Amino acid sequence: MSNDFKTCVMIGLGYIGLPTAAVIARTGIKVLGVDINPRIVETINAGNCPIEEKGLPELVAQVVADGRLAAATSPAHGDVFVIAVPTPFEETYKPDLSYVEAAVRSIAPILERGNLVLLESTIPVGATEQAARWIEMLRPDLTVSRRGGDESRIADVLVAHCPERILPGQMLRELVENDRVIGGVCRASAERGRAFYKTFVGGDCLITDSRTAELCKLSENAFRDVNIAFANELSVICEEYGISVWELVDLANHHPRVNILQPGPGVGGHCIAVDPWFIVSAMDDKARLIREARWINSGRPRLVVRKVLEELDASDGKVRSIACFGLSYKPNIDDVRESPAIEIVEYLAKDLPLYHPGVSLSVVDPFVSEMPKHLASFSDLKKVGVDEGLAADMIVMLVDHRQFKEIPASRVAGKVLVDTRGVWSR
Ligand code: SAJ
Repeated sequence: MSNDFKTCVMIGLGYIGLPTAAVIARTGIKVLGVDINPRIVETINAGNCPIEEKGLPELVAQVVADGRLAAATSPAHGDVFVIAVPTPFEETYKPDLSYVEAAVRSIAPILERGNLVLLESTIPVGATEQAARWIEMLRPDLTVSRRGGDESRIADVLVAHCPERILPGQMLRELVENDRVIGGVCRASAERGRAFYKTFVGGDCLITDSRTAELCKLSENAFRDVNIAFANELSVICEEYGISVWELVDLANHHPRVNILQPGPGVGGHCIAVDPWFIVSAMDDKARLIREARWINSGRPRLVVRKVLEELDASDGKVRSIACFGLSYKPNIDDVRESPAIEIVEYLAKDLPLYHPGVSLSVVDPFVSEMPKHLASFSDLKKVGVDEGLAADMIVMLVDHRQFKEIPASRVAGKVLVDTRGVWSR
């Protein structure tokens, strides 16, 4: 396939930007990765990788050594600009587009006729059009794609949204294999975007308009959040009935068309826990199920803490030490963003000295090398190895890392267990 994209500028070298930049560079396109953090830029230019992701360190080293990926703190000219910066949500649960706007402002002065601008950040509906208007305002000398505009005239700068859907731990494979949805502010933007993604995507490159692509991404993650909430609600119901939720889910999923997800201590990560709010904050009373699911999932950590304290009270003073197994937001990765496990440990680290003085608390997580900053202020909180953790009187299983799933039930016999992942209670 002809590839008339010779150079690409990736704005944002985080969990999405860096793997995507490296995979694009592997095709032979010259990539300039841009990040505001000079330490990240320095690390990458030295051929090192600031992110834990299977296969990524080797790929970054290779494309940097080949001169196909370089990093800088400010952008340069390119054929295509990809924006992969964070879109956090503020306390009011409204999406914060300030990083996206700053990225657009950083490239606007160097945009040229024929450029393509792609937003990969997860954004609320309408944000891609907003980005096109920002460019138009900053560069009145250029025509920029416009929704409902004259499709017979190709704008100087084309703008589209292509949300990512790669799974941490499987990123390099999914960047190539996953189907992609490319939503253009105009049709020419979608088609040009598809031509770009086809340079490295083996999956289907499906085109649509930008609003549909924006809501498609948010719907994918809201769908998962609602289904996790369903599993978590079943967990509460099973507790009332004295039924094993793990056995219930396993049996129900033998139905050919039922796939109930796994209950847990809450929903972490910077996606599933965040993206549904982009719909709720815009649609409020029209998104009641999505909002209720968010409340159920974000309430899980407090339920787990309540369970731990109930078990502690019931132990009649026999439990003098508690070990929490797991800090990351999901198994077998080191990412702690929005981790419910950390929220639970934080609650316990605050509550125990007040209501159960003398009961020690420790954490175990082989994937998380440093004590997360949220927990660093608790001087009595210790990070220990598996064996030392298993010596505690109470074991709170929060993240089912592969190493934890290999711990035989015999090693926790006689202990008080709060097993939120069904490692020993299936
Ligand atoms: N979780 C449960 N029970 C489950 C599944 C997940 O409690 O049955 C919890 C996990 O422990 C974790 C959270 O939900 O705390 C999210 O984990 P996840 O594996 O569901 O998703 P992410 O955030 O790692 O990745 C998701 C994926 N989206 C979907 O599965 C629809 C991924 O494809 C996206 O690219 C990513 O969000 C993203 O960046 O949007």
